[in-house]
Amino acid sequence: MTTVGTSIRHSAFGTQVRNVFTRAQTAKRLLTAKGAKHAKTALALMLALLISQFCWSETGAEAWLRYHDLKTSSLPNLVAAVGKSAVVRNAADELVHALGNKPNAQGHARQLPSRDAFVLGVWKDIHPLFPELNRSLVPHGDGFWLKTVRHSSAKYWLIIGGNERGVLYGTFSLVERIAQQKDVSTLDDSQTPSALIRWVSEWDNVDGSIERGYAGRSIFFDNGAVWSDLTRVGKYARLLASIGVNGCSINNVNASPRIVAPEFIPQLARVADIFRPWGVKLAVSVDMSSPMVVGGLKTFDPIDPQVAAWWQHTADEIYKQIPDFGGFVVKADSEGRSGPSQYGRTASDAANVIARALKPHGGILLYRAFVYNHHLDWRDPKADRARAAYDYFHPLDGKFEDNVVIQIKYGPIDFQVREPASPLFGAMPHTSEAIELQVTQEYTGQQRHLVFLVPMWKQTLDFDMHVNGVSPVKQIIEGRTWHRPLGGFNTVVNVGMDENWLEHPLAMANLYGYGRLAWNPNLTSQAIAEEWTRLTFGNGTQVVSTVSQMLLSSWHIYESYTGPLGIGTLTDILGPHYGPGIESAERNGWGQWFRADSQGVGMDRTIATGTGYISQYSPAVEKIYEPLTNCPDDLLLFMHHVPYTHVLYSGKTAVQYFYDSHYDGAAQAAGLVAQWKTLKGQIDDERYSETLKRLEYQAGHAIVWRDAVVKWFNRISGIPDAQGRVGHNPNRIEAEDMQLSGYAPAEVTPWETASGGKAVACGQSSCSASFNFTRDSGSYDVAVQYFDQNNGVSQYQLFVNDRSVATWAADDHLPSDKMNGHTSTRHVIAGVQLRSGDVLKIVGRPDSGEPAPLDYVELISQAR
Ligand code: GCV
Repeated sequence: MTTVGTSIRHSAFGTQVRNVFTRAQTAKRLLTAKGAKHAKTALALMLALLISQFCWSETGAEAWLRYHDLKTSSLPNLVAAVGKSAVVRNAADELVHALGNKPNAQGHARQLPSRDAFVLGVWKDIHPLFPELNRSLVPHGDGFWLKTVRHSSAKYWLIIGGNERGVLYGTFSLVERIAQQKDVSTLDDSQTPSALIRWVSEWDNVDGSIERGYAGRSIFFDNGAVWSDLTRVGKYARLLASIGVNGCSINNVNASPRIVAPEFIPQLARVADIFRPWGVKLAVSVDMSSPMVVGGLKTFDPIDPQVAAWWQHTADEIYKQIPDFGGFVVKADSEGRSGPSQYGRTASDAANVIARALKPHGGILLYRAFVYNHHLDWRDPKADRARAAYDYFHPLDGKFEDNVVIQIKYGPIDFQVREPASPLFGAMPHTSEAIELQVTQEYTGQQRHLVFLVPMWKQTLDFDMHVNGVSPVKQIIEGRTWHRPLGGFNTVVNVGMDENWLEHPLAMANLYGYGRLAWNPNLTSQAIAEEWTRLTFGNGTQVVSTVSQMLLSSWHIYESYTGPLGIGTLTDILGPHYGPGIESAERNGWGQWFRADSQGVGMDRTIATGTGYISQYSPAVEKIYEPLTNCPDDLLLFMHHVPYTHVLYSGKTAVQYFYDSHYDGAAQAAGLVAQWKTLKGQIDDERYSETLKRLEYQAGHAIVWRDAVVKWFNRISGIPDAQGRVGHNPNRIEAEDMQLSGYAPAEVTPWETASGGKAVACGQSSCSASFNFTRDSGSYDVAVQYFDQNNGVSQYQLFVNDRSVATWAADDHLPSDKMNGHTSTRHVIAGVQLRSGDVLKIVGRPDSGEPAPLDYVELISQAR
């Protein structure tokens, strides 16, 4: 064992050696050193350890890089980083940290350590030390090779990178294997990432807010400037590096032109400095009008020479200060943003003028295909937002500079719970493409509902576009189908200041899964779910199987109660995209229609009678979607308009499937709570209870979703639920039917988000609503449904015969100040003993603008 303070310097090879003590060795030293002389201290230490087992608590800040319980006793405790790269040195530090201690010493070694060691470096530096290695296995670019070799009496764990980033990725890969208790005693694994572009995007505004962010304010900006303390940015970059992400665009695609103003560039340079040791390239989103707004020109017409000169000058300035700058992301002509159409120019004109400015510096331009008219005429049966990206970009194929990449959302609408693969993926053989995904759960529960998105993403990535033989989307965006020089992945993440990054403790599975898929889209959802669970919660068999099972079922569960059969997420599209708001999608210019009327439902996108959208696919894909008899049920209403009585493959009618799916989905959401509860004591208290709280909330909100959607379809179709559930809630007492003191009935909009269409609201300092309990005596769960608006913190108290049973506050931060599907919330008081004749009373005390609103009480008997 190298003693503390020993350092070996090897300037000839530039080898830097770091000596480490493993945690076990440190503990042993501590105990023996103190010995009998300090028996009391040793005892105190042991007691502290015992106590800490009972109050084990983690915030989730470390995400999947916890390095708990790493079994390192059979591994070397010496780490040698070869070469001078800061990234490689950073990788070495990470390994030292993972192995359980801070580096005790560091320095340069003259030769390879003569005993077992980890040796890290890029191929050109490692090869002279190990000339016997076979060059053919050396990875390209960001790839790595993990290889164990023997030299004389020593054994070396080599981490060889195609470049310095590869060394970092190889290091994380090795550490993650150790953390998952995989055998690393013999290694020979060479990996190359699937695509060159593996970026994330943050929709952060320079004022510190985040568009569609659900985990606190920006880690990059505050009050119009980059934060002075960027510690958290460094931690984020480390997380990104650990999953192979190599670029990060840090501001909203609805970009402030100021982001590239001369005074802002030095601030960007500070972020780039923090990213650099983690191999993450900085990128920013730019607004097309910047030459006017920032540059003071009279135009931003992309073919104007002055405009071109302005972009060139701006790019030159950026690269002067940030030589490894990644490039720009552009949203133009979309949702009111400025764009080339204002001058009668095309997306290729706009993209090329910027791309040419980046080209001499090796920068790239991601131009978003999310271009559509949001003032569509809903009365026109041929109008179809889903057609927009293809109609606009397909004719421009081949007209882009070769450092332009068209960034395409996975589906043709907008991050819905289920969409077909965008037809544009198969339509641009002469253009590089990237897929755009969303880790931030804008339309999928906003990190309040558990939705593991990897299976959904995989469905798109694996979908065969049939454009050039077998051509799954993943192969097209990798650039392999048409031999494109660029391609890859970008996802919107929107991490925030919340300590655990994304608010829901299980939501980080999506960021982890994104990185893993961008590295290797052939990984299975199950493998990713299990890896993440092991790294995040440990290797316990029950923990791994339960959490991964919950993750893997969660997308389908969410889809079942929010928008099955390909109808799209039935949320309030004009508001925060969170709770149910069914009609908001219809009869307006946004084009997220599902065209429900009294006879039927669904968008007719067929070639024969509809919008013709299906013709944008290859003939082989047309054959899947065009015939009603062939179209898969899960995309039925995306492709076809059908009568409610249309019979699905399952033998159910469409409307009955809708009813059943929502009841099943809500029941399965409740099942997630039960599954999680089996893990009590096997997961630290803090993350256990934080997760439980959210799953319980989700189970309540799934009922809100279920009731809203089934009632709405029941009313419009006039077709009853064969199982008689819709509109029949025998265990429910509507607030408006209770004996009210101070409370008055109130209308709720949209109507379907209140049980019975109404609620009650309190217009004075305190109100009450009571009713007589007339059912069999016994133990009941009392569920109180109320509206938790964000403009006050009302107080509630439940009494049984004037005995206080529970108090709670409406103190959540749901995205509305009104009674509706976003704010409807359930508080459950479990196991209340009730006797026939008891009086239940809820007292509500309003606060600020929130009138302590109540919807209903449901009594769920515990008797089996
Ligand atoms: C950043 C959706 C979101 C917008 C987002 C837009 C986009 O419409 O609701 O918040 O804008 O997509 O991807 O550009």
